[in-house]
Amino acid sequence: MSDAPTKRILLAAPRGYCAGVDRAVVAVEKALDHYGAPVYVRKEIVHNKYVVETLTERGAIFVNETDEVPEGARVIFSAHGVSPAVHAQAAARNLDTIDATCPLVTKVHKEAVRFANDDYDILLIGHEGHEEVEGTAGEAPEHIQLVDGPDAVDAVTVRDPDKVVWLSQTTLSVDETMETVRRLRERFPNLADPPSDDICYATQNRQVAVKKISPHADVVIVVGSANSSNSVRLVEVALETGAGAAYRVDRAAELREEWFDGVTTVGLTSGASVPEILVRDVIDHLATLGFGDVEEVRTATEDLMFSLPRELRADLKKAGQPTKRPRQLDLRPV
Ligand code: 0K2
Ligand code: SF4
Repeated sequence: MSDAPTKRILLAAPRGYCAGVDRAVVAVEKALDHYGAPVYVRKEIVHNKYVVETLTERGAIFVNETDEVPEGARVIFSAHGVSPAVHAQAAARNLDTIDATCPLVTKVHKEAVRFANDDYDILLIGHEGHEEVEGTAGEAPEHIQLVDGPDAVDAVTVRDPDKVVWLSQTTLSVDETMETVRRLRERFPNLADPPSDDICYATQNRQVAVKKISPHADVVIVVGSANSSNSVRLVEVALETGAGAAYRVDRAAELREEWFDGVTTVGLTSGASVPEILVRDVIDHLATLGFGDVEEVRTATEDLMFSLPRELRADLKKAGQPTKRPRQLDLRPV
């Protein structure tokens, strides 16, 4: 009998699709079914290559800005949200819009508007150039300044240090954000907190789950695309919490055999924009390398589900089409 240790996979749960991504992707699918192709989508509906490629094959046309959409056509706004200026541009072109902004991003937009109306300086913690941050900042550009991590804190200047609040992008590292807030508060002791967590439940849950497996994993694989903030954060969190190594892949074909030399335990997770089929492919690929034993490590159960965007629901209802869909999130027996 061999004494070789069992090669195993620790599979993080929750992982993969969150409620906002599920809603946005289903919105594009239902729009294609209901209105027929093409359906225009401003920016990637979610930051996942496979999702974008699959929807493109079905007739979605992804554009960067609304001026690329023919006058009067239908356009879907991505899960990451848009600024009021984008709504105005779409209205000026007479576009039929379906807003697939995640309700938890909209919540942050509303917080920004409220604090701007109360004349606060708003310090928005987030990554420069990310679509979500552009959308949120666009709600009150005169009041909002971006703080891109702890090292950006020293450069912040405000009008009144006693009237400052921080808000954040929904998909950041919780620990790094808390460090940014700590440093901000050193400078502005009366800094106000957001009324509730801006980093959303899904981002938090996926980080907690990867933290649980990382100390036991020689290598952690995160499935997710390079432009997916929450997926990239999972790689960082894995490395910070004890993983021997951590890599992000879009798909199984990107796994390199040398990553698994001498490895006994592989940790596996996926970002909030990643379909489970891509994780399954990685599991199948790892099985060919001897990692046949899969143990799911669950740190939370998720049952949140959002209804489809209002405009789409109304059209489906008028046509007598179902507006509800079967619950399928986070119900994935291994
Ligand atoms: O993590 P990101 O914000 O870059 O976006 P995705 O990878 O598309 O994940 C879904 C989050 C969308 C909005 O919060
Ligand atoms: Fe919404 Fe969070 Fe998912 Fe973003 S990651 S779409 S905020 S649930």
